[in-house]
Amino acid sequence: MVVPRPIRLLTLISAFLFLWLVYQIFKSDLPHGSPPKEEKITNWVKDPNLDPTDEPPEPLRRVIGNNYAPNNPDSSRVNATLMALVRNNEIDAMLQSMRDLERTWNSKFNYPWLFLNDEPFTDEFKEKTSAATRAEVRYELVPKEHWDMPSWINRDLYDESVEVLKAQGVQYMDRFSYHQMCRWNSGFFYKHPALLSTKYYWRVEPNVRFFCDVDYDVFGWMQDHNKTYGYTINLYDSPESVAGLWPATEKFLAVHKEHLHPNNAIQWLTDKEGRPENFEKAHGYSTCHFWSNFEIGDMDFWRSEAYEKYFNHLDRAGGFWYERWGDAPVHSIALGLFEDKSKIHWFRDIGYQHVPFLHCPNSSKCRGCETGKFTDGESFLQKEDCRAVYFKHVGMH
Ligand SMILES: Nc1nc2c(ncn2[C@@H]2O[C@H](COP(=O)(O)OP(=O)(O)O)[C@@H](O)[C@H]2O)c(=O)[nH]1
Ligand SMILES: [Mg+2]
Repeated sequence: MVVPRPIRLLTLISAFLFLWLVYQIFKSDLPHGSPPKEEKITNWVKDPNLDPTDEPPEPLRRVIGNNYAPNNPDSSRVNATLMALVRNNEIDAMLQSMRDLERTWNSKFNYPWLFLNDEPFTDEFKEKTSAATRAEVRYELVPKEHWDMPSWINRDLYDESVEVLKAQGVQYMDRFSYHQMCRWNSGFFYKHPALLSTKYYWRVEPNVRFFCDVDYDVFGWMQDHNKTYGYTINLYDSPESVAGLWPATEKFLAVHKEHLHPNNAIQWLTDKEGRPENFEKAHGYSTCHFWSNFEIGDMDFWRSEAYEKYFNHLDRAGGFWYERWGDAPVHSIALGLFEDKSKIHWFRDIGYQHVPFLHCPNSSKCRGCETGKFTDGESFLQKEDCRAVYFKHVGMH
């Protein structure tokens, strides 16, 4: 039987349409760069740090011969630095942090240290910190225009706001330099002339501890695995300190939807169930954030158009002064909105402490901390842990 040509054509088009439909249905079930589902925890029964922790997936760059020796001009180091904003009088506390990080990691990989300060470093500071590492060390001043209160902030309104939020118990509200530090860490560190050609940074604060031997190049791992940001601890914030941050963010999003990443972590940022009272007081923000005294990150994210516009919007809104917006919630909200959440990594193998919270993995590489312990402060601090919310919405990758 001869099928007329138009009918043959119609049959062909129908078959093609059918196949296309089947493909679309199956495609929407495929993960779009999101983490495998099994990495999510919906039912938190015990701290995941009690489970054995190993190194993250290959590829891992190792020390072979002198490939990471200090002063090796052809070293395997990637474009990265350790970085600390610190005051001269914190010298002993800084040396403590350096000793731990050098012992567990950097004595093997010899990444340079960069120390930043709003005042010139003393000779004592320079001598003692240089003696604590074999790696290159640099000392830089923070430019005044990055540190000073900007001209559009009303000093009287700032003084009044300090009184109001102090009465609400907002910690450090009355410390002028704390506001400066939070604003600088939010929008300026990566603009420092000494950092302009650097890509990755590891932020190190004075008086922190590192518990576990890390035997691979952490910056190399970030690069090889295309990660933007690494954290260890995930916490709730004091909602009074960020009451206007989410409303300001919503205003930004209303006109800049294009910056919202399709694979964002907004569910973590807007989770209501973990701490409903925080969600209410922060006007729709869970207050969950990466604890930014530990950060391993790619500064190109902070230099992106989305973040630059977002930071400028927040800076103009004044909340670094009239409230006490920290760099931790600001960084976390930006990452949760504008970055692919699969590019954020939980460094579960890097044991870490900044009083009063700690991150202590179950691994033979770790010493000096109690496995799975989250706080060494009062027991009520346990409820500040926001990992359950993050792991539920985003996963443990
Ligand atoms: N140079 C300098 N560093 C500061 C100043 N304020 C805070 N920092 C640094 O900023 C970081 C955070 O401050 P810190 O007092 O530890 O705050 P906390 O961790 O929130 O209690 C630390 O690395 C401090 O050394 C300041 O006025 N000048
Ligand atoms: Mg600190």
